[in-house]
Amino acid sequence: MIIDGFVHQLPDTDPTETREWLDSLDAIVDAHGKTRARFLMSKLLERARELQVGTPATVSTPYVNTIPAEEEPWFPGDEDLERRIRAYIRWNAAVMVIKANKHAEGIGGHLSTFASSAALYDVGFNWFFRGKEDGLAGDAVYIQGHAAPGIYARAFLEGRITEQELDGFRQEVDGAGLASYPHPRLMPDFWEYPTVSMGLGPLNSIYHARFLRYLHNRKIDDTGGSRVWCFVGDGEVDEPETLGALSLPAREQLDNLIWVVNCNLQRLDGPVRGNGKIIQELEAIFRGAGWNVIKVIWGSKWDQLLMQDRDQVLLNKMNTTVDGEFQRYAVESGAYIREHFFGPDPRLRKMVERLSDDELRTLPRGGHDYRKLYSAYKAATEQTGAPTVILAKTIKGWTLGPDVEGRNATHQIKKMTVDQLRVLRERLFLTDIIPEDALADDKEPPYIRFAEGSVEQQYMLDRRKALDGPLPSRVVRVKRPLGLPEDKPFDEVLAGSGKQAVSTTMAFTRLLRNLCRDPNVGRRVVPIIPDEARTFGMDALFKEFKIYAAHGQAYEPVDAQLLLSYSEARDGQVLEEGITEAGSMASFIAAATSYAHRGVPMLPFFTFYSMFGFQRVGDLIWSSADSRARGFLLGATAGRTTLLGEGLQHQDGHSHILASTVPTVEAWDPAFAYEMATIIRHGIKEMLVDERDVIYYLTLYNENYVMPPLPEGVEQGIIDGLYRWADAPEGPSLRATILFSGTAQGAARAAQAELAERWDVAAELWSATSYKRLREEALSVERWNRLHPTEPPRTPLVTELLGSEGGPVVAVTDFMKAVPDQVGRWVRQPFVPLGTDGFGRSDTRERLREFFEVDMPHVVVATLGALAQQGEVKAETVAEAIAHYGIDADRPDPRAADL
Ligand SMILES: Cc1ncc(C[n+]2csc(CCOP(=O)(O)OP(=O)(O)O)c2C)c(N)n1
Ligand SMILES: [Mg+2]
Repeated sequence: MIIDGFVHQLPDTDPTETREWLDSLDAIVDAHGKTRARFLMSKLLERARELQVGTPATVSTPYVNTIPAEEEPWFPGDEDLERRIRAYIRWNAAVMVIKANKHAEGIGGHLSTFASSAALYDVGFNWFFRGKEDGLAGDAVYIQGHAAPGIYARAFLEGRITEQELDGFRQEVDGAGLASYPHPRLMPDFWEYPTVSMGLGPLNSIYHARFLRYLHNRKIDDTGGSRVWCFVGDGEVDEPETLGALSLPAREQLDNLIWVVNCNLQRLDGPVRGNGKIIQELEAIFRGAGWNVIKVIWGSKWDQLLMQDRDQVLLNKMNTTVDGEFQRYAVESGAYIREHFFGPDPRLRKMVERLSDDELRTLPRGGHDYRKLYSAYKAATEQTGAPTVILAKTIKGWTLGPDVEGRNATHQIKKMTVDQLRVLRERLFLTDIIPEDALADDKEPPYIRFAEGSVEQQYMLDRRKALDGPLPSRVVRVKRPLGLPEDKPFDEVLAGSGKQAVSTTMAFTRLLRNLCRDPNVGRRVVPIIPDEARTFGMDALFKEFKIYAAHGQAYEPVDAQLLLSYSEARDGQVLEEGITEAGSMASFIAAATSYAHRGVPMLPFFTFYSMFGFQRVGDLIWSSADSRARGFLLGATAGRTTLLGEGLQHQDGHSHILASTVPTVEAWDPAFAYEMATIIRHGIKEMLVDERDVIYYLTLYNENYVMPPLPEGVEQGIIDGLYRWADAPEGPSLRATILFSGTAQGAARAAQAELAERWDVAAELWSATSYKRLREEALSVERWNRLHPTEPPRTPLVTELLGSEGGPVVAVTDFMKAVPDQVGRWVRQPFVPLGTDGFGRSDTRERLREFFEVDMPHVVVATLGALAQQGEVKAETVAEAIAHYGIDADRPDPRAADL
């Protein structure tokens, strides 16, 4: 069997010596067995590493703790006191969930996630997580969403949350309750990082740690003292986002990143890897990716057993027992464990003969052993040159008693009977604190807290004080303010393109370059691109602003002699993320929330293929809105017909529909460079001056046409979402109104000319820059009218602007008809949307526009049709137009053509 094929390809300089080594190994296996041989091999590998021989890394180690007992550091705190504090936290976390479900049946909440991870959090809060009070912004801690009750319970003991608030868990509508999960949008002073959509927290934490380095290396902020901690569920690792970016922090040596995976071996439905071992699987993955892996599997009591394990039978048993069995042992009696785990092998059975059944049952797992955790965290914080993952083995529902612990249904248990509460009280040694008569069917279980000035309270507060204040805590305290850019970056774009035909993408790239050069904001602009810069003409940024590369550029690029060569630098500005929209979005979030987590506002511009934005990473965009992001998303190569040739998977005709679902996204579909520049300028002002936590989404196109200069007095209209772009021509007797957005401006303008020339219709043209904005305004007006029936009704802006004089309204877009339809019912005249419903396909723009019926002839026919409906033209005239333009009236509807 050839495993290390390379060995056979190298000359053996001393075959006799090689033979001797191999013979010794054979002899060991013969004389002492494979176990002994494995032991020696491990020793040899360890020695080789010490001598820096450079052997290939192994990806797995036996199922024991990474840090041996003798290397555990001295624990500086008072373990008993901390256990007592933790008991209070555990109790209150359970009570708040139980009470919430008494008050409001079905309101939900989780008991067992935090119960399994209480010590994982506590050791962090007591000894490692840095708060923000020294002004350096401290650590970022990503908390498992379902552990929220435990975090509230700690904040309650710290006096940061009241009893009433605990009682309002999951009852937020009145404004005083507590969010189900970490949501900065709903608790902006408390939660910093939304995590509950599985996988997003872990991914974000990676790019967050990397963004801290970026700020540091670019000398924008000193982030040297900050770490990013991320708590991950072992079930959560199955989300592709969780493990999808593991290689980045290893490659960039992000030793400021620490993950703690809560390996309770269970997810929602049952075991994570019943037939395997999640910890071993993860160890291999993380080590393979270059992480420092610390396994915390067994509590201290196992150390003595392992020391007696001369024949490695215990080790072998640990290695070969699958998680499904370990979960079983978690719920079984000591006698069962003795029989099934230790029983089959007499050597194992002997090892535990002096332990009682009870002692066997309570042999703790590493994740519940405070000292082991402390050692692991300490080692993680001392690690240099690589990120660390702590794989901590726990029991789901730990301390919640036999009905909850380790049960397959544990994740969703949210109620406890009085008897179960009694068990919990005993288990937490709280019998002297919670009187018997406080636990009764007709009573609500009480919250408990330490007396003012008690040792416990003081200890808790002192620990947090020593670590620079409480966490989680979201404070927006801008320490490096950012002024507005000068006019200059915009002027060039607002002036139009003269005779040159350009696209809105090209104009945006120019604007982005200008903004990067701006003396006020330049250094804080963060261009983010997922390997698509050349497509968007952004490769021009590479040379001037450089691509961020943690270790600089170690090679001479192939295009070094070119003006626009591929230049990487340690203080590079451009985040060229490679082909990962998810990773780019995570970078966007880190930059777009930097005003809060660092007090350093940044201006991120994430430009992507518009099809691979909302559709591909929609949940990250949703979560970025939750995290109160401020920044710009640019969906380039937009439009189902404008992006010619690319076909079904690439041609975006619906991202504006998806964008319409995110409350804090302002979605724009500019037709001209000056609109785009006006919108971006307005957005920068909203984010930096008005401090609105909004995301601007702009679609950009790759169709070239002459960009007119900014007409006078239209800025407000651009921002309102609709403005008159051209008056109706003089002469014709009939009136109509055409709305266009984006590249549909071409068909609209051609139709205006054609209608006047051939069909006696004078159409005015309006540019609809944001249907989302118009709709939201109209909805609020409508609501106001509904709730104020006796007041004079107000008129939605779109209704007022379009009035009732301009004839029927035809709205043409390169997006689905549902986009203009957003405002249809507030238009007084007949309203006809033309759009690109259906799958895209590859062809030329002309053919595609004909196919989707958004070209000039279809705008003309739609306009005449609407006029016919009003009785202004005859039906025959419409038929004549259809025939004139050679439209096949019986062709299948393009939306349904592929069904
Ligand atoms: C994207 C996504 N899918 C599904 C869920 C629903 N969900 C919440 S918790 C959970 C199980 C979590 O298991 P694990 O990650 O092991 O965490 P534990 O509670 O065991 O610590 C699931 C499926 C979710 N929150 N997010
Ligand atoms: Mg789990």
